[in-house]
Amino acid sequence: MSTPMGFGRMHRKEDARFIRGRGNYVDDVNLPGMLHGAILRSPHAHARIVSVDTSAALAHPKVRAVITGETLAGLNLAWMPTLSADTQAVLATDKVRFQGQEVAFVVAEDRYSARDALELIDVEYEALDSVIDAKKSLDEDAPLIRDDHEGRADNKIFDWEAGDRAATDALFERAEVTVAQDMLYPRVHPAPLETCGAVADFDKVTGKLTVWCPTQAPHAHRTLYALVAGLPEHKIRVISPDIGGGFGNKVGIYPGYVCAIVGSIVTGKPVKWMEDRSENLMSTSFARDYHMRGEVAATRDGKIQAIRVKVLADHGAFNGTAQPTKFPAGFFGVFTGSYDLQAAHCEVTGVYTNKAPGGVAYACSFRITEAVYLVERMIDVLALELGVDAAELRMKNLLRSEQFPYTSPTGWEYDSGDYQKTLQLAMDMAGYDALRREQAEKRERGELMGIGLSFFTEAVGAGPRKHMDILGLGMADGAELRVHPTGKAVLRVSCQSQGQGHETTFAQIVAAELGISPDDVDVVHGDTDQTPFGLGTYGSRSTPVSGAAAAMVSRKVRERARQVASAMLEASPEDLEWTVSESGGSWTVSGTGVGKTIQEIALAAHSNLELPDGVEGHLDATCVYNPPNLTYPFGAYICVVDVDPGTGQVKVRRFIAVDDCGVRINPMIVEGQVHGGLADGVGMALMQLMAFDEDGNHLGASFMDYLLPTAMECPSWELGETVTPSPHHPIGAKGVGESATVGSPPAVVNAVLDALRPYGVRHADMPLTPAAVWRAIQGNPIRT
Ligand code: PCD
Repeated sequence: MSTPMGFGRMHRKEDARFIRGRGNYVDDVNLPGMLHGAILRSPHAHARIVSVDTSAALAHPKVRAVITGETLAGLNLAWMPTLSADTQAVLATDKVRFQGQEVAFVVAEDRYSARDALELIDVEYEALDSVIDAKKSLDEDAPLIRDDHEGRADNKIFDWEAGDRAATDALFERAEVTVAQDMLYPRVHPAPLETCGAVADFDKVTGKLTVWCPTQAPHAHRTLYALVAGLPEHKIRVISPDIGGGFGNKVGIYPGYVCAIVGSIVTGKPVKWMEDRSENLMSTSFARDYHMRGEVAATRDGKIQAIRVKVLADHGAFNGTAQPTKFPAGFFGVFTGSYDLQAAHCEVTGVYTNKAPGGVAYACSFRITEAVYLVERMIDVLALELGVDAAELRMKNLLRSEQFPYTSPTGWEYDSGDYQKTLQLAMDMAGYDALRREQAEKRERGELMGIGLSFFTEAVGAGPRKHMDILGLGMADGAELRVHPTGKAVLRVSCQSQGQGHETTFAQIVAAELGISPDDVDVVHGDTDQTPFGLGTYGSRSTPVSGAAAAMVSRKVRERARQVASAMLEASPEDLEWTVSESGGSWTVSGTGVGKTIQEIALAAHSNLELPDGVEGHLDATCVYNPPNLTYPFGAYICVVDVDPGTGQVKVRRFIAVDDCGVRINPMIVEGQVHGGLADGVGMALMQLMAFDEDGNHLGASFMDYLLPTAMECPSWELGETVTPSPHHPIGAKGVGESATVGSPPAVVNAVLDALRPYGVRHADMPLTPAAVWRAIQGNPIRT
């Protein structure tokens, strides 16, 4: 694959090290004299801690320190703030509130001794009743989980609403047709292949703390460590090396990170802590867990008028949800989806339960996944009620291209779209009419074939700083671009790749702007000592925010180059024009063809060439990009399934995905992103579930129980694209990293339910395992 001058297909630069085993992950960091930490976790979902006896563990010959909640309380570190401005126990002092909660931290000479010593710690617990079912959390007699909050009487975290209740209710009263459906978006886990972990190294002499951890937001972590621990921020260096998948799991700060830091301060040695698979699945951020009731009001001929939604959101024992401060239910407010309707209203109530904290945006821009699932299921429920085709109903109600920029009934301004074109392309690729004919024939023979659609609109690129911050840190991103005398460049960015290929695509952005090869641009990220401040990578915000910063800083460099070129060419800057030819970018005197390449200009900028007053002798520049709006990627998905009526086994036979993420920087990477998200969606729809028993025992703490999709469950994806540039983004790009995870689950579920139509099944909750499908066939579907 040849290297393009800017945008286009190009192999990932980082693959050279990944495929040769030269990646550098946190667990590859080994420092001289390094010690190892391990966490003792609670076996109970809810229990009072009577006593913690660490004497036997301390007597272990290889143990250097044992840290408990009490130790941390002495340092005022027993509790830490969460990203939702709640508090979370670092190590429990009073009670444990979920199974797997952190109780003590052992530091030993090696990993095995640290683990062995955990068994020597004697904790006496007094078990308490627990609340596992969110629907029972607000009952009068429900045990109070957060009795650490002064004056709290129940388990409610927040009530939040959006839209116009009165206008919505009025439309429902007059509506010719209304439908309602309860549904659960179950608790799932991002499950990155690399678990979380940290190496902390506190240097007593310099007072400098270096923390290696796979964080998606290194700068935010550094500021929070400074604020919480009272350490000077310039003495903290957070290094996020290669990350083996993030998917939202690596946004927050986990107790283990804080323990590793305290362990290093206490022992004076570097301390490594690496979670194992069960710890990751049991105690780190989950996603979703939304109990939803959707209602739609429509005319008899299928024009949707209003949507009304009620949600009960299970946030676990500590509200550790990651989202911009003003949005307790994330971006759930986009639940009106891709449709033109008159009014909408939603209410979301967040509650505590005795489960792991979190509520991260797992491959999702802050609860958009739940919103898209809700509206896309509701469209199918309405289609069933009206007896019309689900594609036809969507086509009729989708926003039309002339309505953009479009302000939704809940106040979101969609930047651009041509929805009908995208849906039509997906239907053409699928051969929609032929599929429906095939289905009809098969139904005659008693075979179960289903065709499911979904159309999604996402809102990614958080966010305009005036509306969006995380714990007071505004959501903008910085970029710095340095151009060496020979015209080679280094771009430093605040976002952080977890596998999506930023070293390649960000080099391509600079390359396109400067007319140089991406091979001549190095991208530096993931080290707070080396990069400008910014809020990191999640919610597909890197392209919309940092990507824009990379384009803008390149344009600044180009303008500096114009000044230098004007001195070189003895022409006024206004008479120069920027051209990019086969051989690269140059400033040329208009109409003459005489010019200087960017490489020649870079060298001259560092030479003894006399420059006009005010023009500095280099091309380097910095910028901070505060996006004016989010970007709104969208897509149309069609899934074809075959269901075995005897076993309930679902086979995804075909999956057609047409994505529109505006201008594509690297189409190969975009396709990879979509492939990954589609597999994720099949997993959530058919297999993945974080289950608990009534006592709060976690039933999915290994990959034997928590099932991830593999190539076996996935068809060969059929991808298509339309390109509707974002009008406000400097290169017209929109985010895409999460689109397929957001858009695909409803397509799969709609397909399975379409297959089950002969049995009169209207809804069944994910995951549609063989058992769940079989129960639905028996007339007993699993519901919330
Ligand atoms: N792109 C292009 N073009 C366009 C767009 C985009 O090319 N238009 C590309 C870029 O550059 C990059 C990618 O693609 O590379 C992506 O992007 P975005 O969309 O911007 O995104 P980001 O920010 O970068 O990233 C993030 C995402 C997320 S969010 C998630 S989940 C996931 C995804 O990403 N994760 C991951 N993907 C991935 N991949 C991988 N491999 N790994 C991982 O981990 Mo969250 O919120 O966190 O939950």
